[in-house]
Amino acid sequence: MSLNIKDLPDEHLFTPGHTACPGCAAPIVVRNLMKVFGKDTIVYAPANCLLVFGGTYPYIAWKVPYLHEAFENTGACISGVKRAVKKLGKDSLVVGIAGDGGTYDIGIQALSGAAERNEDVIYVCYDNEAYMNTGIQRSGSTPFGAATTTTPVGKKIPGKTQNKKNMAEIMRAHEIPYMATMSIAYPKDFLRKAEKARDTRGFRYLHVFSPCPTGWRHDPALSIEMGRRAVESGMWTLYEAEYGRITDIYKPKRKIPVKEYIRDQGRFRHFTEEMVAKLQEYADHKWKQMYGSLPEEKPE
Ligand SMILES: Cc1ncc(C[n+]2csc(CCOP(=O)(O)OP(=O)(O)O)c2C)c(N)n1
Ligand code: SF4
Repeated sequence: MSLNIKDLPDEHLFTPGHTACPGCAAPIVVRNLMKVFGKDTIVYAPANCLLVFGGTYPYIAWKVPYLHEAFENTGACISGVKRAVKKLGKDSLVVGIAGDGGTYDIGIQALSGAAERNEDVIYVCYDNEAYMNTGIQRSGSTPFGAATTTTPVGKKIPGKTQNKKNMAEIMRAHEIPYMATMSIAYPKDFLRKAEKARDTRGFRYLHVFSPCPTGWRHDPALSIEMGRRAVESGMWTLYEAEYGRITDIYKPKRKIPVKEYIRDQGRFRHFTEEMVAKLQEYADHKWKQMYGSLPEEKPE
C-alpha cells in the first residue's frame, strides 16, 4: 500500500528554521523524502542551495548524519559511505542530494560510474534548472530561452539558446534497478516513488522538479502551481522505470499551452511569439515521445 501525507511521522529529520528563500520547493522535497527514508539515513550534499540553507553551522537543519565533500563527486562519495557502513556491519540508507548543476553537468561522471557499478544508494537530483546558490547561472537543465546571469537577454542572445538536457532519460539508459521523476505538486505520486526507492536495492535515481521563486522570478506562493503547470504543459513528465523499462507514466487529464506555464515567470518575460512557438515545439515533442499522441488543448 502506498503512503499518504497523513501517514508520515510528525518528527522532522530536516527541520524548520533553515534559511531557504520563501516558497522554495527544495526544503519541501527534502523534508518529505526524509520522512519516508527514516532515521537510519546518512545524507551527502554537495555544494548547492540545500547545503547553504540547511547545512551551515550553527543553523544545521539535519537530524541525521550528513556530510559534504566537493561539488562534483556525489556519486563517488555515497558509494564510499555505503561500502564503509557495510564494513561496519550496518545497513543504513545512504542518500546523495544534488542540484541540477551538480547532476547534469559537474557530477555526471561520478553519478554515471556509481549507477553503472549498481552501488546500493539513492541519488536525488532536485532540479531548479540553474546554478542557483551562486547567483542563477545556466546549467544543462535550464530550458530554452530562460534568462540567467550567464545567459542574459540582450542584443547578442535572447536567454539560453539550447534546450534542457534530458537527464532522466540518460539515467534510464543506465538500466538501474529504479529511477523516477517526481514533483511536489503531486504528493501521492511523490511519496509512492520515494517509498519504492527506499525499498529497492541497488542504484536508485530520483529526479524531482523543484521550482525556485528567486531564480525563476515568480511569486513564492505559486511554487506548487508551477510544478503542476510544468506537468500539464509537457515541460516535465512524471514516470518511473525499472532496469530501463518504463513501468508507469502519469498522463495529465488536460494539456495546457506552454504559454500558461511561462506566463508568471520573470525568466521568460522577454519571450517573443517565435520563442513561445519554439518552446511549445519542444514540449509537444516531449509529450508525443512520452504519451504517444497529443490530446486536445484546453486553456486553463
Ligand atoms: C568544482 C566547483 N566548481 C564550482 C563551485 C561553486 N559552486 C558551488 S555551488 C554551485 C552551484 C550549484 O548549483 P546546483 O547544483 O544547480 O544547485 P543549486 O545551487 O541550484 O541548489 C557552484 C557553481 C564549487 N563549489 N566547486
Ligand atoms: S535560490 Fe531558489 S533553490 Fe535556492 S534557496 Fe532560494 S528559492 Fe530555493
